[in-house]
Amino acid sequence: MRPQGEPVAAEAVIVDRRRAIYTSVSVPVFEKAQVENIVFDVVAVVGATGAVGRIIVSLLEERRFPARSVKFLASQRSAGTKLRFRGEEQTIEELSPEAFEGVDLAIGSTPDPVAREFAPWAVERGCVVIDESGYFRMDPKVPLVIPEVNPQAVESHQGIISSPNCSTTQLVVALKPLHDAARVRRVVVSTYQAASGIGVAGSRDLEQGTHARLHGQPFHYEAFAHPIAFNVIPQIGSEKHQGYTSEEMKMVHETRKILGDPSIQICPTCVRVPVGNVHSESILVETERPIEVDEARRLFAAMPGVVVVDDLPAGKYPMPLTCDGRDEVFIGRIRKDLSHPSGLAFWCVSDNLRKGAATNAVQIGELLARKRAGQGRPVGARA
Ligand code: 2RA
Repeated sequence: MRPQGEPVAAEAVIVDRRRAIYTSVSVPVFEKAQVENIVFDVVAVVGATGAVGRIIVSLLEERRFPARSVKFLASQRSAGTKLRFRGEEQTIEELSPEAFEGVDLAIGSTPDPVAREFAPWAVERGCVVIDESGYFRMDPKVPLVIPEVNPQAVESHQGIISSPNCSTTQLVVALKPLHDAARVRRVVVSTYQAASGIGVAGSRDLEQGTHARLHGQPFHYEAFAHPIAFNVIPQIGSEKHQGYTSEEMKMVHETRKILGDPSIQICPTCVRVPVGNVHSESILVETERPIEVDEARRLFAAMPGVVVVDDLPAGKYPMPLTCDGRDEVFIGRIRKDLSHPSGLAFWCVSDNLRKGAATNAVQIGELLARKRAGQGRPVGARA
């Protein structure tokens, strides 16, 4: 039997040995059966009505998250609204310090200022917080966790565990097997980020702005500083450091923290594109030992949570429309860097609302559940 907490290895199926095209299939990151039994007495979802919060709610149900009961918290504006969970109608409660009384685990997807306020309320009451916001990610006391990459980091938590930014998560899942095999020295990454990354308002802007433009009507964008319809915007976040944006600097700092290697050199360019959901990234990696294409395919295919779709002659590679609603990180267009013998280039696609946010947060919760279950701790016992 596999020890508890170990990720299930992805199966790599060689579909064309001559061209060495590997397609990874069946890649549950962890076995759901391991978390069937109740581990948490009360779990809270904070920001339950947001774009990511709604997916967290459905994942807790779909993945049979081991909680006896789940409560839903949101801002005053959304408090009182109803949602269905496990076949029953539930009322969303207003976020307050008292709302965390008796709560074992909170999974939050809120803006940074809300996270800064609510996380201490929860921790003071003995609750562990898995936070999707950016507020705590670079705090040295807070582990920043991708369960397939650095599950051991949860051990050091002091009440708060952060989940990385979406553009970082898919990059790091892809880098991990290359780093383990040949040490990544340098990364050049350009993102193609979907409108949903900015929340419900971003998706609305894209749809309504496209409609308005097609019909020659004026449109006022709320979420974007420039039209997103029929355009690309080479700025995500604010100016942060030497001409790089906050989104770009998150990719630098978070990647180094998760991989535990401050020496990795990263040059990111983050771009918003008129895609509804799912982020794409063009990644160029320079490794200490050169990695050939066949080896890279094998490494990616063996990485839990990665699916390789790589058959250029057949027109097969990951795209936002084919990866929407999926929980894995998809990789294709794997090729040698023509300009450097130690370089490897590839294309990486992942659902930013799922693996980039909700799925990763819920997987951290599953990791904690397995840890608690493995320790034989009674339901309701605090971390
Ligand atoms: C974006 N990465 O896509 C952000 C969301 N966290 O805008």
